[in-house]
Parts: sequence; C-alpha cells; structure tokens
Amino acid sequence: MTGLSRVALAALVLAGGCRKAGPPAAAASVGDLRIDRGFAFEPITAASGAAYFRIHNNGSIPDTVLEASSPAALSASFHGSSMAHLDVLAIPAGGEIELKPGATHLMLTSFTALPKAGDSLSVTLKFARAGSVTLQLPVRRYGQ
Ligand SMILES: [Cu+2]
Repeated sequence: MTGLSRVALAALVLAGGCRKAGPPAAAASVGDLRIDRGFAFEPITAASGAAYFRIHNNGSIPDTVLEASSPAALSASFHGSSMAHLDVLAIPAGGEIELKPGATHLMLTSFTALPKAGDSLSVTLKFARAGSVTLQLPVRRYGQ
C-alpha cells in the first residue's frame, strides 16, 4: 500500500464515522406526529436566529402547527424561503413537512438569552389537534 492510498483510506474511515454519527438533532412525538431532525443555528446577534425540524403525520387527519414559542426569545414565527411570514403550517394526513436551511424555517427574534453552539434551545410547538410538545434543539454553529 502506498502512502497516498493509506491517507485516502484513513480519510474514508473518518468520513464514514462522521456520517454515521451525524450532527446532533432532536426528536419527539406527540399524538400522531413524529418530529425529528430538530436543530437551531447559533444566532449571529440577539436580533434573530433560525430553527429547523421535520414533522411527520402518521394519522389520517391533517394537523396544523398553530404557534411556536421559546423561553429564550421574545417572539417566534414561521417564515417561507423568501422570509415571507406564514401564519400556520399545515401537515397533511400521512405526510410531512420539513423546515430546513434555505426553505421554510422557524424564526426566533429578540433573544433574551443568546444560545451558543453546543447549547440546547427549548422550543414549544402548539398543534391544532395533537396538543403541544417541547423540543430541546441542539444549537449548531451557523451553516453546520
Ligand atoms: Cu426568517
């Protein structure tokens, strides 16, 4: 084995290890809803920061996210990819929605406590049918 291929093999093993663990993400269930891939980016300033998650509806009736809140921010609202405000988020029966960077996101504004990478950010979601659930979103360095 040449020196170069040994380096390549080591890189592959490292990449595989990273992929297996993945970045930290939160998951929770409430009623027919399963939430996963939850995380937030470390806010650059106290003015605003974004959080993301996926919601799968295992039920036969649609549900709706009515509102979100966090003890760490004065307000929380849903934005589309163009930052247009969305009043509610509909989750189709048997379907899912995913909030992710560059697309729909939860926008938290006016942080009273600024979360840092490695912290967790408490976010409570209130649904029309399923009730409420609180997620402890791992905070990632911006863009990671
Ligand atoms: Cu936004």
